[in-house]
Amino acid sequence: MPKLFSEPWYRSNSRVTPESSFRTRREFLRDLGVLGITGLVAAQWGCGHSEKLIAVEEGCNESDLLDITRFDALNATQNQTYALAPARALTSSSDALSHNNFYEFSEDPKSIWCLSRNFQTKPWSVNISGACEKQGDFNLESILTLSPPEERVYRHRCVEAWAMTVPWIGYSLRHFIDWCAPTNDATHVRFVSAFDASTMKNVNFIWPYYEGLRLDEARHDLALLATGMYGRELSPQNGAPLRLVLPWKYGYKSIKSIASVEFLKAEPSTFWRDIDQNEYPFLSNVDPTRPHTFWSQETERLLGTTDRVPTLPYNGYGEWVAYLYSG
Ligand SMILES: Nc1nc2c(c(=O)[nH]1)N[C@H]1C(S)=C(S)[C@@H](COP(=O)(O)O)O[C@H]1N2
Ligand SMILES: [Mo]
Repeated sequence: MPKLFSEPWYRSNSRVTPESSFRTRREFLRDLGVLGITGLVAAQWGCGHSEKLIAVEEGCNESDLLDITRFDALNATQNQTYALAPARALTSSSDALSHNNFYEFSEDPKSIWCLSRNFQTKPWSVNISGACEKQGDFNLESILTLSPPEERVYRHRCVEAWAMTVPWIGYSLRHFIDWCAPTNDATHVRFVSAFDASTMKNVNFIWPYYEGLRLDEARHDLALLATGMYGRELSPQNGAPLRLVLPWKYGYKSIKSIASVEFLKAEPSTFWRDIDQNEYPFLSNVDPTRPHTFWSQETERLLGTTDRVPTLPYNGYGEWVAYLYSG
């Protein structure tokens, strides 16, 4: 049985813990005027039980919804090229399924698993446009056949200072990029998430979510186009059916539920940068020496534990990616 509601840090009002930081991120957004937090939501945050209330109100059963085996199994070959030492224990699937950021559904990381349960991810197509040869809508199946699926264990570092270690399934984004055949003058690629108003009910932001990469970053072998995790298809809350996983960057760069891809000749804007360009710059590589305005980035908490470990430059992936930023 997953320990969903028992973590004492979640109820803590202390400003020292990373989870108070996560709460502070939302206070920060509210101060910016982004979040019109209502009395009701504020009260829920205050009591720290909002996730439980939502699950009960919505009739969500955690033992059903957080069971990874309810998702279809995927076959994948292990690729251990990017294994980091010392190894970290894998985050349990129930922790990865029950603590999420997916703001379209909610600002509360502990309610996404419930609120996203009816998000339809089949059938799915991706629109490709801009400075590339491929143009138009392509169904998910045609994209999945571009390269055989691999399993890669990556560390994920959220800007809110929680972290997880997850066996993702997917293939290098560059196979998809090459298939799209960007023109010689294309320099960047932009991704936009799906927006489904019937399930994504957080009205505090203007959707859809959008992100971007330089083409050389997108073509780096480490950048994964993921369709699964823990040997299964992705869950809705983790970004089904298709998402990016960019382990050397803060988590918000790893856009979920990709609906369109556009090739560009200039740097695009990104969702969080449009909210605060100093706090969430375009590159957003993990950097323990650069604190957030409201918290240090020197350490991170491993999801499902109370352990804090040092945060590494590029989240530990510097030996592979640092050269991209040497110029
Ligand atoms: N569309 C969309 N993608 C998103 C987000 C989001 O709110 N919307 N949150 C990002 C953030 S902040 C993080 S940390 C990761 C979380 O991924 P996970 O829920 O699978 O752990 O998704 C990223 N991708
Ligand atoms: Mo994040």
